[in-house]
Amino acid sequence: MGTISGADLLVRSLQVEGVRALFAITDISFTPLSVKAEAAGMLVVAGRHESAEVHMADAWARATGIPAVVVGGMGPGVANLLPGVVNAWTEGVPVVVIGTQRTSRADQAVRRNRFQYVPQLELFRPVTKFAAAIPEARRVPEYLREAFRHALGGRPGPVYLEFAPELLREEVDEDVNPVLAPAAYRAAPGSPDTAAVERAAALLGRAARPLVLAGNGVHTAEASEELTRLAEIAGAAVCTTPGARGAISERHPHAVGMANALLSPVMQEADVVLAVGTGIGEVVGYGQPPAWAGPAVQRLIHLDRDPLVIGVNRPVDVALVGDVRQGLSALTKALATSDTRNDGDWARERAVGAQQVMNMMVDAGLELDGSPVHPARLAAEFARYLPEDALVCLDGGNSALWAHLALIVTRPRSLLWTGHFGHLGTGIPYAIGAKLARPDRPVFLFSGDGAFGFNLQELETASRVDAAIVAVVNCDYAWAMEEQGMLDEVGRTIGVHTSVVRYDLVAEGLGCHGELVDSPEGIVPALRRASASGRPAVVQVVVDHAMNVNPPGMSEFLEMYNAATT
Ligand SMILES: Cc1ncc(C[n+]2csc(CCOP(=O)(O)OP(=O)(O)O)c2C)c(N)n1
Ligand SMILES: [Mg+2]
Repeated sequence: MGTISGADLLVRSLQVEGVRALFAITDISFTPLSVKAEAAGMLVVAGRHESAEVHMADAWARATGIPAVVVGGMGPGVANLLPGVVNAWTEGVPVVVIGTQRTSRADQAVRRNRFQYVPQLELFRPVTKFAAAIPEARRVPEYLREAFRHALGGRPGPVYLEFAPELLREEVDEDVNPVLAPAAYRAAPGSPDTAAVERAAALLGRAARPLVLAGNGVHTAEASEELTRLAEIAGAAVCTTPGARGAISERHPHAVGMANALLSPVMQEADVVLAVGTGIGEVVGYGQPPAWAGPAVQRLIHLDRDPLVIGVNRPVDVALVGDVRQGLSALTKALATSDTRNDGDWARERAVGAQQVMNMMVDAGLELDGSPVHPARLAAEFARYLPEDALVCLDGGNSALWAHLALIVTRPRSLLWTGHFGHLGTGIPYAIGAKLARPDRPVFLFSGDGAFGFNLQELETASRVDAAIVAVVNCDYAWAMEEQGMLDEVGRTIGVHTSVVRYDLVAEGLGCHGELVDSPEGIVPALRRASASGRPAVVQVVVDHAMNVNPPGMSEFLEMYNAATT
C-alpha cells in the first residue's frame, strides 16, 4: 500500500474531469500544485493579475465546454480573484477556483492579526455555487467531486476550494479515498418527461408563427445541430440571446439573429415561443411586453436542465426539464411523425428580413469614409476581414454594440462576451484563454479603448505564452457609452474622456506587434500585417468620438430595459 501527496490527489481529481490548464501567479504556498500539474502534462500559465487569470479560465470553458483551474495565493492573491469569479458566476461559467489559506478552517476562529489573512471563504460564498475549505489531504477527492457536481450541474458556475498549504505536502494512504471517474459521482440530466414533450410538440405543431429563443444552455449541451434540426422540422424561426450567438448559424434560412430591441417586431409576432437553455433574463426583456407579446396571445414552452429557471420571469405553458440536446431531439422526433406542423414560410420570410438588416449594417458601414474613422466602418471592415473559423471576443461599451451589429456568427462557441454582467476588461484575457484552449482557431478581440486598459498588462502574458491573438481597439479616447446619459441628465460630462494613448507602442513594449491606424483604408492592411506577424498583435484604430456615442439600437435598447418589469 503506497502513499500519495495532497497535491497529487488534487491534480488527479482535476485530470479525471479533463482539466488541461491551470492559471496561477506563482506563490510558494502552492508550489507542489504547480509542479504536479506540470508533471501531469497540464498547461501551467502565469498571468499578470489573478482576476484576469479567472477570465482566461472562463474563456477556456466557454471555448471548449471543459473547466480550467485558477489558483490564488493566500490573502491578496485570493482577494484579486474575486472580480473574475463574480463575472463567471453571473455569466454561468464553470471555473474551478482554488486558494491557499494562512491557516486551517478550524484555527480561523482565533483573531491573531495574522499576515495576509482575510476570511476568504466568506468572500466567495455568495458568488460561487459551492465554497468550502478542505480540512485534510485524504478528503481532497471527496471535495473535488462535490465541486465538480456543482460547477457542471444545473446552471453551471464557479466553485471555490481552499486549504492550508501543508495539505498539498501531506502524504496519505493511497487507497483510503481513491479518485473516481466522473460517471461514478455525478449524473447528467436525462431526456424531459415524454408526456410533456408530446404536449410541447402538439403546441409547436399548431403554431402559426413559432419562434425559438436559444440561450447559452444550447452551447453547454453541445446541441447546435439538434437546435437547427428542430427549427427545420418545426418550421420555426430562431433567435438567440446576445450572449449565445452562433448557437444556430446566423446564415441559416430560419435564423433571425439576436433577441434585442431591433428584433422586437418578430418577437411580438410569434404565437408560440420555445425558450431553450436560457433564464429569459433582462437582456431579452424578461420574455414580457413590450419586447414580447403577453401570455394571453403568446404561448411559452421552456426547456432547460435547471428546473429553477422555469416560470421565473414569464408564466410557462409547457415546462420541459432535462438535457437540452435530448429535449430538442425528442421534440424533433415527436414533430417528425405528426401531420400538424408549420411549413416554415413565416420563419423564412422573417429570416430573410432580419439577415438583410444584418448584411446592411456591414454594407452601410463600408460606405462611411473620412478620418477619424467612423466606428461603424471599423466594425464592418473587421467583420468582413474575419475568416470563417474565427473565434471572436468582444469588450467595451458602444464598441461592443458596433461589433454586435456588424458580426454574423455562424458557429457555436465562437463569440465570447459577458452578455449578462457586462464586465469591462474581460476582452484581452478572454482572447488569451480562448487561444490557449483552441490554438487551431484564429482568435480576435474587438474592444473599446477604455475596456482595453483594464488588463492591458496581459499582453505580456500573451507574448510570453505565444497566444497570437489579433486585438482591434476602437479608440475614441473616451468611455463613450456613459456619455449620452450623463449629457441628458446634467448637460455636461465628468470623467468621460481620457488622454491620447499609444496602445500600439504599449503593445510593442510588452512584446507584441503594434499598429496605429487613422484612416479607413489603413484598417485591412494593418489587420493583414497583424495576422501575418504570428505574434499577439494590437491594431489601434482612432475613431470619431462623436459618432461613437450613439450606435443604432442604443435608445431602443435602453427603452426595452426601462420598460421591462424589474
Ligand atoms: C468593470 C466595469 N466598469 C465600469 C463599467 C461601466 N461602463 C459600461 S460601458 C463603459 C464605457 C466603456 O468604454 P470603452 O471600452 O472605451 O467603449 P466605448 O463605449 O467608448 O466604445 C463603462 C465605464 C462596466 N460595465 N464594467
Ligand atoms: Mg471608448
